[in-house]
Amino acid sequence: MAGGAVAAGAVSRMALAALPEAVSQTSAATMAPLQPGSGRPYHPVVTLNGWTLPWRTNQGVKEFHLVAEPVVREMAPGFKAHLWGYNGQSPGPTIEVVEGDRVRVFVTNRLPEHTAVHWHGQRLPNGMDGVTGLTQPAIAPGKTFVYEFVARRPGTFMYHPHADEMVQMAMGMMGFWVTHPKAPTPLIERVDRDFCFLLSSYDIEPGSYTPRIATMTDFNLWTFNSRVFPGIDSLHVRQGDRVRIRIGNLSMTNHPIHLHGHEFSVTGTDGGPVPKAARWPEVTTDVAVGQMRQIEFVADAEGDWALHCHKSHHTMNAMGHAVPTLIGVDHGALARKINNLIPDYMVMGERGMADMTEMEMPIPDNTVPMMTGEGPFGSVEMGGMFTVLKVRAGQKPGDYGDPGWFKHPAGTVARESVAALAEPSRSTSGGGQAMPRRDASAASAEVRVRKPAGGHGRP
Ligand SMILES: [Cu+2]
Repeated sequence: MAGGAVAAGAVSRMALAALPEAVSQTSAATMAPLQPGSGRPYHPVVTLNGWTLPWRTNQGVKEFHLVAEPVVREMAPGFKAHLWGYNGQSPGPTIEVVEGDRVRVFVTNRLPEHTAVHWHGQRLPNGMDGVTGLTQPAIAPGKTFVYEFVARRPGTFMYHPHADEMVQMAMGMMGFWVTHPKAPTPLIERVDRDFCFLLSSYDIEPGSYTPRIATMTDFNLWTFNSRVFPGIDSLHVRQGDRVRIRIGNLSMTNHPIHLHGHEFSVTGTDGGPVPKAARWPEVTTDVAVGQMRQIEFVADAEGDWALHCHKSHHTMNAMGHAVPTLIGVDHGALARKINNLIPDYMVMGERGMADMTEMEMPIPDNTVPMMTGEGPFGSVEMGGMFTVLKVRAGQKPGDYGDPGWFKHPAGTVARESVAALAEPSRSTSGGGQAMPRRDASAASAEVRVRKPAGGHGRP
């Protein structure tokens, strides 16, 4: 998808009376930023594994055409999900406008049930708010509705249905919206790179294609823009760039998003820019459900830096949760007996679960391994909400291409130590406490835990 916005001059009056062309996207790759071909200039965003919707200008109004429809989303190479989305993808395309723009969005419903679109966070006339039954009738299948309002406030927004929401959001209907400032403001700094993505989660049984729509908490796929690691593209920046990352959360739980190697500030929230005096440096920011956060930092440290949700279960792909902890359990004798009956029986988990990444066990068609991703030093042992910020001195301005793995300067990679191990010194003190012990002889006893047979102590 090269090219910019559809120029108004190229379209006849007759054509302008018709609906704007519905542009569709079949690829899940990260598209180059869509440079504005008309209207006020701005610095466009890059949507992670996504794209920006082209528009046409009709007598000064920016016109977009969203089509709500079933889509096939490649969530990672070799893993396709049957979702609902907009214009061929889930999430739908990012909509970018400028503060003060009059915007007209046509929404055509090609779903099997009614829908509506809520413009999350926007100031707009009440009847444009998109809440089925409350502010408008539902858009029936086959019908097209038009929303029109002025993008009054610059910032980070989202769009999603307010009709059969549980089903439609579990199926992937959502998109990003960015309103750029019309003039420089002290609170909205110029940045060199501006990335955005949505947080969403799905419950797709390994081997199947369609999410379960009634799941409330036990999702098995945690996504940036409906992609799971290693299917999520990395973010490529030039050393010294001022970088903004906009994140919106339309999943069912909060996500503490953590960046390695840099400190950032939250410069914007759902409600707009954060006053300078209210900003503080951090390395993790929690994005709660329904919230948008924009973080900013100067990418001054070269390298391949992880960017991920810090809930460890959210950096894994499809897995069962009924896994017993077997760390420290010696299965040897048991395994030999079972092998007499089942030759392929294999012990898992007695040294932790990192082995899982190397086992290359057969998995059902159409799913992804639980933890995977081949890095320059071996498996990254991750899935879900994980990607990499690549900071390079040699990255050209405006080049979003992948520079490959970081070449570490000699002597700067953690390495095996070959020094002799000294005997560890151990304390024999029982420690102090507010109340004296009744039995002083127990002060240095080691703790022994005995679990009752049966009940909680099941193997
Ligand atoms: Cu998370």
